[in-house]
Amino acid sequence: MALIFIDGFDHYDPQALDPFGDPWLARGKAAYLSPQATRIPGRRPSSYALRLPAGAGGGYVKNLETGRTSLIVGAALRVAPFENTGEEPVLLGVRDTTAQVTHLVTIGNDGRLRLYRRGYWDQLISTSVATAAARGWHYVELQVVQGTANGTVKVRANGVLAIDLWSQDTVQNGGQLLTAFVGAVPGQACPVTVDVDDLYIADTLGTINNTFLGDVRVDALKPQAPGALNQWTVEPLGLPAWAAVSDGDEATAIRAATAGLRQTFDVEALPAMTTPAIHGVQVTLLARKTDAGTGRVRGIVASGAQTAVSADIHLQEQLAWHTALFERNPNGNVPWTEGAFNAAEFGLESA
Ligand SMILES: [Ca+2]
Ligand SMILES: [Ca+2]
Repeated sequence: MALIFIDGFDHYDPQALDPFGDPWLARGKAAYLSPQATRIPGRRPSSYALRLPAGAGGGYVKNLETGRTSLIVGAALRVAPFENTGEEPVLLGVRDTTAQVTHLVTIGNDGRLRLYRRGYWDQLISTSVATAAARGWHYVELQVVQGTANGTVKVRANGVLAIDLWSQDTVQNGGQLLTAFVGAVPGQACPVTVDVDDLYIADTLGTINNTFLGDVRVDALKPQAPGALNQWTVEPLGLPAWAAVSDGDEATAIRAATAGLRQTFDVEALPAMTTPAIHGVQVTLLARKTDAGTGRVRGIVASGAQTAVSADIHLQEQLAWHTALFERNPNGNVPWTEGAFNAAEFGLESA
């Protein structure tokens, strides 16, 4: 595993209301999201981004399933105009399982990136020469590799290495890395309004996607036609399964009563790009169980004659977003190409 999670913020409106009239927020896509977060126009036409307003609501927090000894977090970030005599805008950072050691990137009062370690006290570790001026999007990436004497911390701004530290104690008696955050340190206020788009989380393991991915984009592509596997029941009957799961209407859905049922879809083609490089495909599901007990599904991809399924996804009582990342095309166990992606089918399997 190298690429772990992506979010383009295109498929959920945090201020959409649940049946009780409260905002859905991230609906499980993040562990915590500011109650004031809003969906705004994204970096590209017909794409959305997330706005994390300044204030006590905090920011965006994503926890991994297990701790890691290395973590890379990248995101397109845009900071609202701010007075540089107060607290510095928090861009992004990572935190360990003990929730005591935090590495974070801010913008200093001169527009340069600052890297801090927050343990029992705040420590400014390094300041970049490169500037990330307020307003306008910047693609910022932070990589922390744990080590008591040989740890490394690197920051990139718009694809250029801005901070590069070696022989660091990045552990500080803490645990493994578990949490990535944007806009605010978890549990603290968001100092300055920050917009975020095209976020990725990776680690340095594996043979692909194990270093900075650079300025990447996350495209949300919906099912648009039937796939070859059609074992789930559509509600209401008569509606095509692909339409039920892509119409944005939660009253229409697909259902599986028993384990081992597979459903795949033809999904929209990748948008036209000059030389698309696909780092991974994430199957994203808004799903729930309908009774007490365990309800599980798996993401599935069918490519050529090969299929691959994800680890079990444990469903909750309420509809929540779940993700399964397929870093490689199972047909040959190779990185995805545009042609292979467009020919493949994606879906889910009841478990
Ligand atoms: Ca987006
Ligand atoms: Ca639906």
